[in-house]
Amino acid sequence: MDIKVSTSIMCADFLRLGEVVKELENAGADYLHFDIMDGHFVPNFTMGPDMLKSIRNMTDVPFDTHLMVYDPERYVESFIQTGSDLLVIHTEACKHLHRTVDLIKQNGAMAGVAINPATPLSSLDYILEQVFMVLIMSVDPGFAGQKMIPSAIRKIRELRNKIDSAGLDVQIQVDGNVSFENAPKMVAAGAEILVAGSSSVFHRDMSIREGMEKLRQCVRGEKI
Ligand code: S6P
Ligand code: MG
Repeated sequence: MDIKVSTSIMCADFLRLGEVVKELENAGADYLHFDIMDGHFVPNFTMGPDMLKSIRNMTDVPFDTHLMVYDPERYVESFIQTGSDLLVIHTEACKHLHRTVDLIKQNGAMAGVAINPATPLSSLDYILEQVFMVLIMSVDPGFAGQKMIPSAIRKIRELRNKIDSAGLDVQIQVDGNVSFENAPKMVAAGAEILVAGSSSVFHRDMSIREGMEKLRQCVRGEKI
């Protein structure tokens, strides 16, 4: 299976952001993952559309924008205009999910929906066929550097079965503590897009290129 890696920009050294983006591009990142926070849906803040716009001017790597904000319909247009190819909204933060997914698609981006670790898969039952991707959060969102909630693996497997038995073409992304150890289990359960943060590509003990190579080796099951 072709596993994609979406690299988490919030884990980058912001003092040298431009260089880091080039390193990610050279290391073969499939997406740049932007974590957008409102200090309300999640207890943190990160970046906004202007930062995406600056980075959009220097790379063609697709943007995967993860909106951790209440009422995300307010920001759909601005995050697509500033470069998002894939826009992901949380079921828990959005009152009218179908309308907001339609708005994303009408504005020319691919739509994804995210669910928190405690949110059941049944919350996706009536939206699954409308989206490009489901994001399974394997930590409660808001911060990098957390430990995976173990039930995430079972959840990925159950979602994989749901998608396959319905004959749908929906990607599964997983976000949170996608480490060298956890990633193979996530992939074996059915994840296809891995969000790589401080547990792998931004690992403090290695370069971005080394972290990316090690992550890809681990998911291929190679001895390291
Ligand atoms: C967190 C956010 C994530 C993190 C990523 C960090 O709320 O959605 O995308 O940036 O999980 O990765 P790690 O390996 O530090 O958990
Ligand atoms: Mg994220």
